[in-house]
Amino acid sequence: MDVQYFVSIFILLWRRTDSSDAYPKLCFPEDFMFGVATASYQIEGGWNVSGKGESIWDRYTHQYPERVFDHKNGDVSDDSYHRYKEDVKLLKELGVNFYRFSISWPRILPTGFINDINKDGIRYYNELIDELHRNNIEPVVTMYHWDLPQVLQDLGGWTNPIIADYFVDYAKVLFKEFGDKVRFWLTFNEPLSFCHDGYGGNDAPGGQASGLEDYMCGHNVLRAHGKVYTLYSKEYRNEQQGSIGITLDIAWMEPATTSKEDQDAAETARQFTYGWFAHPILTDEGDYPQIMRQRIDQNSKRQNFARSRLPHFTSDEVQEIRSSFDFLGLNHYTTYMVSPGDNKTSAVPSFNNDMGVSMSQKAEWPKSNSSWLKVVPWGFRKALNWVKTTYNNPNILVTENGISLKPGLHDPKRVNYIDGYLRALHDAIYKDKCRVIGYTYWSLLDNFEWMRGFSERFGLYEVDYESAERTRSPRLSASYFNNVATTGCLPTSSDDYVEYTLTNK
Ligand code: GBH
Repeated sequence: MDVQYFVSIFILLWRRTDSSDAYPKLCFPEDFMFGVATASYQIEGGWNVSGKGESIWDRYTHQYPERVFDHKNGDVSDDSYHRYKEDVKLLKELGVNFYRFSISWPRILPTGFINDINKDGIRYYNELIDELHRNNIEPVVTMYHWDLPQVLQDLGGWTNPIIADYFVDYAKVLFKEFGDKVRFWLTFNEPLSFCHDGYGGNDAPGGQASGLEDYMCGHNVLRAHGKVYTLYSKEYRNEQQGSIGITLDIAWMEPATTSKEDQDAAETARQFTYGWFAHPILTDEGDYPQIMRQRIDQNSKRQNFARSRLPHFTSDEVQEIRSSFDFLGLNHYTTYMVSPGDNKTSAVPSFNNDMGVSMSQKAEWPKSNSSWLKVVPWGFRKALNWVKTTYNNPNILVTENGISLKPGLHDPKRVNYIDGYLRALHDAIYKDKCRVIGYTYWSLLDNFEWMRGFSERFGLYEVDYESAERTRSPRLSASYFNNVATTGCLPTSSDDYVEYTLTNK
């Protein structure tokens, strides 16, 4: 018996006799759903088997291995393409209500187009979905989590307006093949990330034209999203009875001080990072947020562009995009402090210059193993409240929330992270009346963390990348999450929660 064990038993007994309960029993609504998420390129492997086409992440990681932190790629990763049955066993063991995964476009359509539908790809996702249903786990399906067919990128990818039609063709195949078995669809995961980091940053496909290509990408993503929503409503909704959303990356933007300048800067940051996509879909105004329109139009003029770098929607597009959601997918990990930037128009355009703010994180916020991710549970509650008041209290599915830590099965810091964020979520639901229908932990498994390779681990299950079997082992956090998912409640002070938190000191 070690000291840690004694300490936790002592604390457990001490808390039991303590009348002031620091952690009251908190339960979520009866029909609230708990789940976990993954994404195709991050876990599947099997990058060139059974007829799969090349994706932009295959091309990018092969062509520029040195750009990825550990020079690795998703060729094999967790090998979930071959081990999905094992994954479903873990989901069953976790006791979750749903599994959010994504479909690889080039696994379904190797050429990007519907001239070649890959039977094995269809078979794979049918088997996965059937295996989930056999185990009473609801599939929540993301159509696009960043792995675009390379063929389409060769035509300009998301910067080419025609891609919206090809995305509709792809979506039609998904509705036809899987729609009778899927109740929750997400068109896109985090357009901010794949448009800004992909076309104006360091992610695949490696575009370096921020302030131009990222806005073109965003525009076409919104057009594509509106078209797919319309398609579903016209041709599939009646029969299939599912609902469609889009997942946005919603970090909380807190003013650095209470000054008017900082409050305005924080609001500008919210509008540029999530209003960019939320405003056209969730408001009636039919354009990007006013502050984006104003700042980008003005900077474009000063930079001698003939027209604004931020495109305009046609009136048909406005119609199609407006209200094109049944629920909002919300990814939330962390918080930033915001103050105004220097507010000078730069000669070279960029998203950051257009936004014109400066963001930082506080030194005292607990760290994760990712430079951008600090632990700030209260930011989650504020983010949910901002969405509630700005967009008339939409239905929200939290589609990602999680923390990276160093490898190891004893991960009390992850338990604390989840517990803290779930308490904030509970307040948002019960005290603030935010409409949240479910919570998703990112991720079921350690996986290929894009430009950070396998160096950042978010899994409830650890994956051993040295073993041919890619052995999965449950972390402490898996048993914590199992407890929450099966009881629908957070542990109280007289439960294991105290042990989880306090042995961590
Ligand atoms: C999620 O994005 C993704 O949806 C998911 O695929 C991923 O596995 C998960 O995060 C964990 O990383 O390196 O300083 O340039 C969360 C939003 C946006 C956070 C891009 C990291 C890069 C910051 N991400 N950001 S930096």
